[in-house]
Formats: sequence, C-alpha cells, structure tokens
Amino acid sequence: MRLLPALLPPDQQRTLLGEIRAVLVEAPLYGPVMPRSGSPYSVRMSNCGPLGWLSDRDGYRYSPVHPLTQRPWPAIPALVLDLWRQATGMAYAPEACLINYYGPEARLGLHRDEDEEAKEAPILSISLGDTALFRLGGLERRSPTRSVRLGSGDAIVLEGPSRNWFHGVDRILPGTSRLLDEGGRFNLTLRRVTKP
Ligand code: MD3
Ligand code: FE
Repeated sequence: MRLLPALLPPDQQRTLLGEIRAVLVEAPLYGPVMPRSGSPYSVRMSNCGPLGWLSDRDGYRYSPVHPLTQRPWPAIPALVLDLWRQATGMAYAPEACLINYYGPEARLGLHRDEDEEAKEAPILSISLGDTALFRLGGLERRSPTRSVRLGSGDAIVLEGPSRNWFHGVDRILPGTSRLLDEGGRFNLTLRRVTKP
C-alpha cells in the first residue's frame, strides 16, 4: 500500500471535480442495492470507462452500460488516465473507474475487491471533498485493522498483497473540505478488470 498525500494540488482537484461532474451528467449517480437482500447502500455510485462495477439483487458484476440509462459509460477523463500512469507506473490502462459519492452519513462496510480477473493489477483510489476515515485490514476478515484518513486530493495505491486486503469506510468527517458546494466526498476507484 502506498499513500500519496496531496497528490492533487487544489487547482487540479477543481479540474478533476469538473470532469467528474461532466461524467455524471451522462451517467447519473444511482442508488445500488446489495445482492439477495436488496438493501440499499448509503453510498451512491456511477462509473466511467469501458466497464462499470454494479451491485444489484443478482450479484456483483462489471457491465459496459449504465443500469438505468442502458447507455455505455462515458470515457475515463484523460487527466485520470495520466494520474493512473503517474501513480501506478503501469503501461496498461484501467478499464473501470467507479465513482462513489458519500453524503455525511454514508459508510461502506469491510469488504475485499474480488470481482476482477486481474487480481495482480494495482488499484488506485483518489479522494475529493470531505475527509474519510478509511479502515484498512489484511488478507483475512479477522486480521488487525488500522484507521487511515483520506483527505481531498489524497490518493492510495493498492499493489502487491495489499491489493487483496479487507477495507471499508467507517465515516465521513463533514465540513472538512470546501471543494464540494453540497458537502460530502467523491472517491474514484480505478481498476483493471481483464488480465492485461
Ligand atoms: C484497499 N471504495 O469502491 S477506496 C470500493 O473510499 C471501495 O470509496 C472505498 O472500497 C471508497 O470498493 C475505498 C480505497 C481502496 C480501494 C480498493 C482497495 C482501498 C483498497 C483494495 C484493496 C485494499
Ligand atoms: Fe473496495
């Protein structure tokens, strides 16, 4: 795991936020539900890139289209692809950019990212807006965990064994950033899905 604090200076955060807002006009945030139970997530989601991560009653999967509009996801902004190259050093591009939006009450339970074929490819996460109290564990659910603060413009690269560690978001610290007029936090999670 490599934490890249303040990878994005404030002007780049504003530029990136504008790119995300443009993506969300074409591919609106929606409220996903959990497999089987159909319970809603507190996080709202959308995607850009050739593949988008979805959760619905039938399970978790990657889809080339938005679940409500049925249109292809918008392209990943060039700035985001530059950040992937800069932060991961990988010659191949990510295929999925999951956009998570957390309001002040949103959380994400402890889980592992295991819906990708490319289990050796790194994952890059970029945070914008209010600080998140992020929880990072180990290879097993019972492994010890630590708390990490992810602020606006911070990035984290999950590579090697850390790619498969348990993680989640305990809570958002409201009022810690003025980047979003509406408050809350956007997180971009960039993943390679198919084997490169
Ligand atoms: C550690 N998102 O979408 S990003 C997810 O802040 C997800 O929205 C969180 O977990 C968020 O699946 C965390 C940081 C992150 C992403 C993937 C990881 C941390 C990770 C994979 C392995 C270990
Ligand atoms: Fe995750």
